[in-house]
Amino acid sequence: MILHIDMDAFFAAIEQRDNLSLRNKPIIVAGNSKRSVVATASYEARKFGIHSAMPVFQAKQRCPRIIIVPGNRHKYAAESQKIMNIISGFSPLMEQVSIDEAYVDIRGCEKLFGPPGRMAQKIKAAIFNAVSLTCSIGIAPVKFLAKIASDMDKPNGITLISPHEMDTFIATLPIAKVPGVGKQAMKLMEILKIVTLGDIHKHDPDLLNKKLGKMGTRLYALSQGKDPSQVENNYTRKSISSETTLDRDICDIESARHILLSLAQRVGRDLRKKKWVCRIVSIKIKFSDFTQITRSKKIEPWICSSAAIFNEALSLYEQVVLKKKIRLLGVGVSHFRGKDVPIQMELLCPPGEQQKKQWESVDMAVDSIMEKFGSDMVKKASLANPTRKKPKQG
Ligand code: TTP
Ligand code: MG
Repeated sequence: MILHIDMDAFFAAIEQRDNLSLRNKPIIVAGNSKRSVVATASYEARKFGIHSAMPVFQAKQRCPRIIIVPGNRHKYAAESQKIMNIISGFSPLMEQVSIDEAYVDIRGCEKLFGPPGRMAQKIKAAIFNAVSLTCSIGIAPVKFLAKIASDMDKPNGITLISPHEMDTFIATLPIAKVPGVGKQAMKLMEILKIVTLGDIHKHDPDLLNKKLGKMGTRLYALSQGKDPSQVENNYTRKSISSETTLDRDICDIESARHILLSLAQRVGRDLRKKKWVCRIVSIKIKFSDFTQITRSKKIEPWICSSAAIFNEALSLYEQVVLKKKIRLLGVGVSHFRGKDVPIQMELLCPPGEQQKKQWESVDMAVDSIMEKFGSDMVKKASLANPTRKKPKQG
């Protein structure tokens, strides 16, 4: 059986935990620029129909007394780390998939922690004791059903889909609930008169593949209760990324450099925190008309320094022919391994390796300053705001 653990209203719950005056109130965690969107809403705010990704102005229209709390990435990442450490104590096979969710394969853990439902209760209690936050847990024989189940009794619930209930569950599961089935796919589902995941099974797999490509094949397997994706330890996790919607649309290289550098630093810091190195760097560009592209590159050496990530991201950016202004930029890394896994190359110290090592020591020093004093304490000179006034003397 597989567990999917997802924290409840994660950022908002942390803010409510840390500030008594926010408890039981409708709050959202969001930036304060004109274009900000809601990162998350407390369950009190959700009663007004407010949800993640909604523009803040719309949230205010729905609930004029909404409290807007600025986010604190550093704090959320630290809480996430504590939670993931607790979860990993329950099974060696655990996969963190976002800042607040993880899968756990609990095969072979029953002797230690009891049957799956009991184990889920123990995980919830351990998390709550450590960080005073609640989560919801889904339990199922396959990953995609565990994910769906964790959302069925939120907040603070446990939902179990046992092997013998699985077929009935699939037969009636609305197809839109299946992870990966978005608006575009739904249009095709309507044409094919597919309403539930069970309906998929009634179609010819070749036809599904023709109409839906890889997704057709995947959905056909899921409709039989087979999920090819396994719980994978985090070295194989898909990616670490960071992106930002810009205050104004840009088209000049200087602004883009500035933003890519800041994103590369953020991604690099997350990577180093996990003690990983990576081999693929990617960028994402969303244009002013909301179309978007991604570009990625496999690199020869394993890297983890922010400078190396930045250089690769910049070279990808420079290869893009820009015809429209840019609204959002993102940088991501993937294909990981642990940093401490010895590799021969390091012994040989090829050209450039020395310089790479120097950057890594700079990064380590900067990371530890940020860890102690917050991410605004130290910046690359090229990220400092040249127009900022000097503090007045006297
Ligand atoms: P989610 O788990 O999707 O949402 P949640 O934990 O706030 O609420 P739920 O109880 O429904 O699970 O995301 C986890 C955190 O990630 C969330 O607290 C804020 C952040 N986030 C964003 O910053 N932007 C987004 O669009 C989403 C969906 C989440
Ligand atoms: Mg969550």
